Amino acid sequence: MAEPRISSIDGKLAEEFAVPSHVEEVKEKMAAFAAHHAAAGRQVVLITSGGTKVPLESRTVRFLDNFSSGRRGASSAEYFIESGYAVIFLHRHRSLYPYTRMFSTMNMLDALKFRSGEGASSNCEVVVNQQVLPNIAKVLKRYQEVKESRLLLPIEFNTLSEYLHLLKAAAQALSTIGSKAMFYLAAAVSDFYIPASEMPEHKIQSSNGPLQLSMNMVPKILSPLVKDWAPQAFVISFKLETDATILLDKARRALDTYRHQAVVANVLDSRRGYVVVVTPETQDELLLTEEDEKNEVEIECRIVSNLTSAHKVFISQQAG
Ligand code: 9Z3
Repeated sequence: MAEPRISSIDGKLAEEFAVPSHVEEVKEKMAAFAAHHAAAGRQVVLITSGGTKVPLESRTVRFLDNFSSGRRGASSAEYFIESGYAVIFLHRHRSLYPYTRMFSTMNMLDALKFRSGEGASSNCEVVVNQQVLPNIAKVLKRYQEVKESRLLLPIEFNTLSEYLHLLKAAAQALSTIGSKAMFYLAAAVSDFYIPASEMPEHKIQSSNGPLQLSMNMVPKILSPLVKDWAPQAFVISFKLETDATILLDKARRALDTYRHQAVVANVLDSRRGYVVVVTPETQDELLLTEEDEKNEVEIECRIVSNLTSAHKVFISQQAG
């Protein structure tokens, strides 16, 4: 068998981004998860979700963050599971999580009450107030079913370094199942970082005056992912802009550069109701109408439906 190619990005990753101590253990877990579900006839999707954190000091007090609530990734995970996929959910610690996302804005104590007739004694029974959480039973049921059938493997990251190394490990772990693997890269990833060798150890002192930062460019991880780490997989990246006039051009440019299968293009302010799925041959606008919004339809349902259909075609083309 041919040796896997070593790209210059591999070297940079090893030298300038601290390797998380548990990366090999996580890689084995992901490989076993993928092999198990592929053998059972399921496709496996790796979803990245949430924003990366870039430390400014090695004993970190300050850091730069990328905006992402994690809602896109968390809700997409649920729709992929409903479509028959097993999901590896590589997400920022404490960003939104599948199923529990529905209750993220709630104060837990507002949703609980004492069983009627009982007061606050040490052995009293506490129950959920179903008026506050009318759909809790339905969500809990689905959450428990998914947990029992082990369809969701959660992996956490905090920093950009953890994200990059864990994504590489995931790509290598999923390469064993070829075209059955999908990458759905919805995380908001920093373009800039301070290399370990240039990072001050201690807290930057304001007594030294205004802070000027010089940051390096983060290596374009999509390139080795598509070419070297998981060359048979179906790969989707996301493109986020705040200026709608440059969005599609940037999405097309990403497709031309990395030669992956699709880009989901979105603008920050309208991301909940409008995205464009761009492929080399097509451009599908997905839009929620007022009627959809009234019925609480989520755009991730449309995105996942579009991409799972395209993945099916991709798998059959690879097989033929
Ligand atoms: C996205 O564009 C996601 O759709 C959002 C979802 C982060 C906007 P939320 O988590 O938001 O539901 O609040 N993700 C990709 C963002 C990104 O950093 N893309 C880079 C770029 O556009 C390429 S990896 O250059």
